[in-house]
Amino acid sequence: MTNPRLSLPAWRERAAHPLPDAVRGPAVDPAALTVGQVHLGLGAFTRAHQVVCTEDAAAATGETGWGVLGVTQRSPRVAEQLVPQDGLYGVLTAGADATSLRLVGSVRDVAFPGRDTARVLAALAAPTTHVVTLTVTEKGYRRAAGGGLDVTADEVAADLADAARELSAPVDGPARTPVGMLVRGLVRRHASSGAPLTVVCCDNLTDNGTVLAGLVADALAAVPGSDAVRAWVEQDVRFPSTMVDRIVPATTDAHHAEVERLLGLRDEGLVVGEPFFQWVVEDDFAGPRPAWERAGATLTGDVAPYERAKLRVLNATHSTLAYLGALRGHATIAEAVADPDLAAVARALIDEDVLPTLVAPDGADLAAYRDEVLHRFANPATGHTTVQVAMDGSQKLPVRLLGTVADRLAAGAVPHAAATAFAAWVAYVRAAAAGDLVVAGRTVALDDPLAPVLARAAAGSPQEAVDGVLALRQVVPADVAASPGFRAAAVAALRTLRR
Ligand code: CS2
Repeated sequence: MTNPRLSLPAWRERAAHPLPDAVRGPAVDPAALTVGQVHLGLGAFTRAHQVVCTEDAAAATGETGWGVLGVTQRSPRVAEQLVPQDGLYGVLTAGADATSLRLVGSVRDVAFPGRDTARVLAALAAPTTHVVTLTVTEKGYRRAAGGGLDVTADEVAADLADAARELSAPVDGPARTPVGMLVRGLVRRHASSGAPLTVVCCDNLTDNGTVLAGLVADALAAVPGSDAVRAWVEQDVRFPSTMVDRIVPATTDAHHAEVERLLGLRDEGLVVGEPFFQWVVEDDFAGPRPAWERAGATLTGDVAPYERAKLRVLNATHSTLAYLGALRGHATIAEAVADPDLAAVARALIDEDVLPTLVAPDGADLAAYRDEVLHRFANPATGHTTVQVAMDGSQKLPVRLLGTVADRLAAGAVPHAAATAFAAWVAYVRAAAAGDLVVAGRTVALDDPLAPVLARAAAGSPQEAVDGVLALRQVVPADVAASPGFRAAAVAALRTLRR
């Protein structure tokens, strides 16, 4: 007999009977919550991170106004997972020695832009909404080479045309991009309540709040007649920067089976995370916010040192292990970091090139931080795959790795370890594009928004491949590409990797 599906009534019925110690119900009464936070990009990451923090903050204060309207990006799949479950889902915490499950009930509404744009825009305009959070991945922001909004992309241009029409009357057609959705919501909020709003970017971008504020400004600059909206945004909308950290792998059948065993219910919305959680948020809000600091977050005046340390130590090393690991046939990050050769490359990257570019945030011990990160990678219970981390390198490496390279070059050093990491990506691109990459018995294709461009650029001899990728200005900054020392180190590393 299959187990019934998770829902509020099914959970209440289940909770009337004894539960395993490892299972906890929602920290709040979901039925009592009203929406105060809109989240764009309702993927697994936010469900295991920001939403959990919002729920714990509400539980700590007793506030009931911080339910979340979650907006999916492209597909209605998450709505299909959560709507039949009354928004309830489980977060399985997968530690090396113990597993636990908690249910989260703070997602009170799920919208899919292709169908529910009107509802999302109404929520973005509502004075009861105080906070908008985003996790739409690096590529979701639609940045052009140089970092500004790519207003020439068809979907961005179509959203901006709708934003221009929105200036005279509400438009409810589907938004195609997250920034487009946000800008249309801001136009509508300005025209209705004009209430202050805080927009919290939670993606792995350097200075993510400033970046998002810039993209919104770029968008409005391309919407004729929006001067009053621009002035209002400058005055009343805040864009704090944040550093987010929790490893959240894709949910597998084994995770689902574990939850059925623990809960006796089927959870189609299940997400999985490691035990570690960190969220550092710039304390710059236009109005009320959940008391996230009561739920494990750090509110601070300056996020930059945290963000830089995390992107350069954790994310850069993650990507390097993903590329080298996949090339060696390792299915998971835990397997990759258990490979002594790859662990040595990871350590060299951090010690030789990353740490010299960092300032320790609030007196933190960066060597201890490095050790903790490598220890987290070694957790076998998450099952985080190399191929998952390897995707979208063209969007990720500029943020994670190339800043380190630029800083080392500016300091007069040739960053050999970082050049090896770069070469690992080029080697991965070459192997995947050629159909030669086999991981855990499966041929892996190149998964990247620039895949065709990358495949062409990385073809030929090691020298041609390095030159080809260095010439991609939407990926590699000019100062890095112009360094003969970095180029030579990358070519030498790529040759070694071929052997
Ligand atoms: C990973 C990140 O997939 C990736 O690119 O490096 O998602 C990483 O797991 C998170 O940033 C950890 O906080």
